Formats: sequence, C-alpha cells, structure tokens
Amino acid sequence: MRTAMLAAAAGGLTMALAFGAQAAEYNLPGVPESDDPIIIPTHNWSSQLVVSEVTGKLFEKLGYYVEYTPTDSQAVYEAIRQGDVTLEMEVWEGAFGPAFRAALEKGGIVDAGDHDAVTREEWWYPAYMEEKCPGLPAWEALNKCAEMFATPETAPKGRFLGGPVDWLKHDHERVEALGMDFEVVNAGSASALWAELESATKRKAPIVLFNWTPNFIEAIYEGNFVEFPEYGSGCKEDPAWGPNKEMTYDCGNPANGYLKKAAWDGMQETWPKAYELLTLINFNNADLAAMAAKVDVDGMEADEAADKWLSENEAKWRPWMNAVAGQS
Ligand code: TMO
Repeated sequence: MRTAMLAAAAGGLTMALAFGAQAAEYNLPGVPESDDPIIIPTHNWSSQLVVSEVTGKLFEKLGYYVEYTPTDSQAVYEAIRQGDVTLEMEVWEGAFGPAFRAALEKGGIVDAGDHDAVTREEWWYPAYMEEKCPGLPAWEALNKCAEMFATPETAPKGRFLGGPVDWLKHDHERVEALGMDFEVVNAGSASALWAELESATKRKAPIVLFNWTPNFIEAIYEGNFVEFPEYGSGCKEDPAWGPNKEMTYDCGNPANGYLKKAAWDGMQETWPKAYELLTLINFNNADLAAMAAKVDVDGMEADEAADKWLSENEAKWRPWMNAVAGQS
C-alpha cells in the first residue's frame, strides 16, 4: 500500500510538543499495530540518552507510543529477554558484549544490527602526560609512573579513575592480572569523570581515567588510550589466555569494538514497522559524538538535544522513515 502521507502541519506541531511526544507525521495503514508503548531503556552516559530519545521520536513520528525507563546498563539484557523493555540502542562490545552474548544464548533477545560506529572503551590520559611519563601509551610505561598518579587515598599506588560500577570494566581484575601498582576508584557518574578531567588538565596534573570513543571528549581534549595486551576472545574467560597464564582479564578492551542494537524477540511481531525502522537506524562516530556534545558541552537535556539533532540531520533519518513507509 502506497498510501503513506506526510502530515503538512508536522513542523508547527513538533515545536509545540518540543518537551512531550512528537506528533505523528506519517499515517501508515495499520500503524501502530499495537497501542502498547515501546519501552526504551536509558542509561548513565550522554550518547545513549540522546540516541534513545532520537529513536523514540522517530517511532512517534510513525504513530507509535513510547516510554522511557532508566535501567541498569548490565541488567538491561535480562529485562529485554523478559520483554520488560523493548530494545537497546547502544550495545558496546567492550562493556556489554559478555552480558549480551549470555542473553542471546538464553533466548528472548535478538541482534538488531550494527551501527557504523567503531567503539573503544579504555584507560585514557591527557596528551601532556606523555612528557611526564615517557613510553606512553604502553601500559608498562604507565605502570612505571604509577606513583605520579597517586592520591591520598591510593598512595603509594597510582589511582585509576574508573566509571560507574555498572559499566563493569573488570579493571580490578586487570590490575591484578597484570601486576600493576594501581588502585581502581570508581566515579559515581560520567559527569564526575569529566569534572576530574577538567580540574586536572587546568593544572596539568597527572590523571588516568576511563574514557571511550565516540564521545564529546575528542572534540575538546587531546589525549590517548593506554595500550594494554591486545584483546582476544578467551581473555575474559580463559586463564591460560594471554601473558598471565593463571588469571583472566590480562588484556585491554577491544580497540575496534562493535556498537549494536538489540531488541526483545517479540518486538517484530508486536510493532513490525517499528522493528523495521530499528534495523535501518545506523549512526556513525560523528553522529554519536555530536549527540553527546549537545549534552556535555552545550548543557542541553537529552530530549532537547534529540530535537536539535533531528532538526539538523533530516537528510540522515528521513530515508529510513521513507523506506519503512514504502516511499522512496
Ligand atoms: C558504555 N560506555 C560507553 C560508558 O563505556
């Protein structure tokens, strides 16, 4: 059926509803196939918050009902399997690959395709540290400089400032497996990481902290990821793998990780056109870095950032919508 139409007044309505649901712009026969809301889980870092809102707003433009629910970023894979939430927009290989694989094996969740974005999550330092600590980015060089990174709570060991614990980076295990003179201190939030980075760079003080790409950081700070023994499958499960034959986690995170979408396996049957759109949605590094910057640099709320991103990038998302609508 090629009866899909664009609602002429959509532009005005979108403005009026800027902080609520988007007006439906398409009028596809039988859509929404269910009035049940599509439930989108949100986490504690900016690109995921914005990309979730962007996706929800696209569903709303098709006429679907959408709800957002703050969810633990590890527990979400179990919540998807149970159908308690409908999908996940950012499955980072480094942080969530193991939880996602475990859920796939149990059933109830599907791989809804890859974004073009290539991801890395790793220990990171500002560029000025390379003069203070020769040999960086090698982890052995970092370890020789450990005391430089000490704080009163970790001295004489260096402090590695990790992310919130639900990102589950196994940094403690890595420090032990590689025999490093570091202590892991977890920040309570992403913004706590960025506040410490800002304060340290102002003083050119030593800092090594968790960071990732794509992120807004690369637009503002120069710096590099620490190079650990290269990640390989087996590192996280098989003690015999890697330089330490008795311990797991003796490796870095994947340097060229995937970024996937995942969905409840009932999504396709319940909201077929929404599922089709989900499989077409595909963001690259620049898209996600720009979404994060709207929150972390420009200070917008995720909802506002999503509206702005959509208004600036119609050429990107309109073809996905038209494909779902059967228009070209
Ligand atoms: C999952 N994260 C992007 C925060 O590393």
